[in-house]
Amino acid sequence: MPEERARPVENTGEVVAAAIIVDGRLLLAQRTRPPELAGLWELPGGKAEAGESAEDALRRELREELGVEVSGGDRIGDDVPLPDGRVLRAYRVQLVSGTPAALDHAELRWVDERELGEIDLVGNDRGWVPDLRLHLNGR
Ligand code: 9L3
Ligand code: MG
Repeated sequence: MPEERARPVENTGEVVAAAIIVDGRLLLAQRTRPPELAGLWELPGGKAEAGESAEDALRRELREELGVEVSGGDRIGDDVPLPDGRVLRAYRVQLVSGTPAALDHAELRWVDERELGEIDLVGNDRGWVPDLRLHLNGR
């Protein structure tokens, strides 16, 4: 009988998250799912598809989730390893066109530096706060 081996699903891809800053405020989006993350706030984004660059993934995700066109993609903050094997990375992007709408989130909010420190972020995004603060301070 052939040896039975567990075959773990390899999730080696990237999850991209966008820092959109306009006039000293950062755009945050309130998640609706999964239940343990619903109600918490995040930098919008999602899983890159196979073969997709981070910049392309950001453009697609923000089109889907916010209905906007963005460009750029300079890294912000550290890599965040996710339990499923993926890595979560934040990027600073510029709004090219459109007004962000909550197409896939419960609500959107533009927060200043003080509000960023008070809002309930998803755990995975909390480590980025010091870097986001630097960006909100006009760096
Ligand atoms: N995630 C965490 N912080 C973020 C984003 C965009 C995503 N800023 C986590 C939540 C999910 C996974 O990454 O576990 C995939 O994200 P999505 O496709 O559910 O948005
Ligand atoms: Mg998403």
